[in-house]
Amino acid sequence: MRASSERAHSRIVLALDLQNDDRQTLLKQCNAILEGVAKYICAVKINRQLVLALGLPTVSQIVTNVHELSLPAIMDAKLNDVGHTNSFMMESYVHAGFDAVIASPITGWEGGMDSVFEIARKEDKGVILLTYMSNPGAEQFYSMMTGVEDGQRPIFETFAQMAVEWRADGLVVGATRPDIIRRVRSLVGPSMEIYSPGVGTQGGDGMKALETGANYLIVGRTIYGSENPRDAARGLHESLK
Ligand code: 3DU
Repeated sequence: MRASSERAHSRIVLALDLQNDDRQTLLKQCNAILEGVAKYICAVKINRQLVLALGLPTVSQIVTNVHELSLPAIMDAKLNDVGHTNSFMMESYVHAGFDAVIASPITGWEGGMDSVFEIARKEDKGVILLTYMSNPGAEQFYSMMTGVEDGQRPIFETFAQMAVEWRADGLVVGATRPDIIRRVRSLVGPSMEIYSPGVGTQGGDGMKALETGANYLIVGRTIYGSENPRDAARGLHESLK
């Protein structure tokens, strides 16, 4: 990610969340957007809804195209199941060519996240952990106070600490919550990569997210939903300079 970001002079991760009932059209649209915005982004994130619409083998072709554009591909699987099914899903995404997978630490380590990290380490892939989501209701659980040895703290702080202990390759913290980004950055230190979704359409301010400690901005509708995605990506890229 660092190499790609430096090469592209960009911190934008494109969320390729397109929808179309016609699979061929959807595939064409995905590839057209990718080619149009490639030089303004540093990675592509694909969501499960695209896998449902196109099937993993077709998504794997998109991943190949992403790689041909010299960009890494992240699977936003939000993995959060027990070990054997996590393993199966992780193996499938690795086999499809993804470079990293997003998972939810809520399962805990043993019989949950351990299998995800084990496969990632074996295959030289990344694991990015959800730490605080961007939607308004995220507060309900991510800020829930939980007991620790020396008192109480919000659960997202435990997620951040676990990410360091488990040697995760990055964290997801919503761009709609710059104060939480700042807090997470102070907990995880300078070398952990923070990915921030929720920029633009969800109301998050990309510049503020970067200033408070995010490394990368995950951006979907603000780019692909605009009349001219290339101009939208270029505009965002310029504004972040
Ligand atoms: O709001 P956008 O269209 O820019 O899309 C944001 C993307 O980031 C989308 O793929 C969504 O699944 C993902 N995401 C969040 O929006 C918020 C999170 O906390 C985690 C992931």
